[in-house]
Amino acid sequence: MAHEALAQAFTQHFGNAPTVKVSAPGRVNLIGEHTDYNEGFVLPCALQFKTLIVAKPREDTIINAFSLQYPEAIEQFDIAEPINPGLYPWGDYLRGVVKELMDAGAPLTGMDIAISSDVPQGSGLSSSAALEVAVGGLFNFSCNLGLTGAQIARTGQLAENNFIDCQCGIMDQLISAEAQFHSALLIDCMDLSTRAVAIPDDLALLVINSNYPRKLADSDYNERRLACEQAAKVMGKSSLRHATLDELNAVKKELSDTVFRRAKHVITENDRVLQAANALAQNELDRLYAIMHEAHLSLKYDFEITVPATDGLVDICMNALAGKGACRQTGGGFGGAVICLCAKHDVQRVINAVNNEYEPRFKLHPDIMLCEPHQGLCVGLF
Ligand code: GAF
Repeated sequence: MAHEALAQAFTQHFGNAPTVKVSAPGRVNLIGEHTDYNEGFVLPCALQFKTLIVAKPREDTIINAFSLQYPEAIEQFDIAEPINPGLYPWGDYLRGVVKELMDAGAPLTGMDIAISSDVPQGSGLSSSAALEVAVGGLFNFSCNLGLTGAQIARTGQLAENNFIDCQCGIMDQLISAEAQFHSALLIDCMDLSTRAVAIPDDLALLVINSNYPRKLADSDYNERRLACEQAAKVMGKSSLRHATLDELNAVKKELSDTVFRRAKHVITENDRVLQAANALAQNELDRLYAIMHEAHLSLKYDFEITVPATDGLVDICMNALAGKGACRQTGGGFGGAVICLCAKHDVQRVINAVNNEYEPRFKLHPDIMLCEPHQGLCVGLF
């Protein structure tokens, strides 16, 4: 859907035309999983799937919003009143971002808002971060808040942490806010500095959603975060970013085997991200593929966030590629999607293998998406 079609729906609903248009993308992470909340490194890129908003500021303090994906669920709340969770899960991302901005003292006005998104939901491609960043970008632009992309991202992350109760890091929001065309972004989650790393034209990004039902994913996620914090504390570090493998080995006896392996994943993953970014920048794809494979094994055996369905997808893709590509669990895990990198001319081989083998083995239908690295948040007037 384009902004123009969404504008028509807006006009039909509110009786006048929108003045502002916003888009914010979903993302896939090439490498660097569960490192962001440990102040580590990540290498995501934004996708062609986006959340679109069209809106018009109001002169009062009322927010009215509807989403084309949930036509029966009309959101309405007053920013002059305390903002609490509402009736609709999607609306809570809007409420959460608005509340964070209000709590930070931002001079917001009321707003009429129409939303549409083609970011697949529940597949680990960050549809919620795209919505948060789109909402943050909308108010930043319309109310002249002067926020940077990183500040908009932080607002979205705080909304997740404080309003939605998912203790996520900042990767998804930051890539949605700051991504650049044709590139992945190496992000240092300690100081939020970024470096664009161009993705070669002939490298395909295949994202395959396992459609495995993600039960308890948020509580498992929060538990992983606590284990990392515990390991850092035992080493006397403010975060695992500041720890080395030698330092971790030195306290091994004071940690449970599980906590030890969680920390080992994070410490080694940080190193892999930096190596992978260099390999990508130098077009050394075989090296990149090898690092990605190691990263998957670390998630499978040490961080334990993969499931048989995503491990199965990785095996199917790796076998189809016979060393000429890589595939790994991407995102928070416990289901979700895998990312497969290979030459564009090998894509069909992978698609055929997944179509033939995955569903009979796991009784789940895979969604296969050929993705393109896109740019981040865009906001402007009609
Ligand atoms: C989810 C979270 F939202 C991110 O912050 C990140 O931790 C990711 O899981 C794992 O790398 O997408």
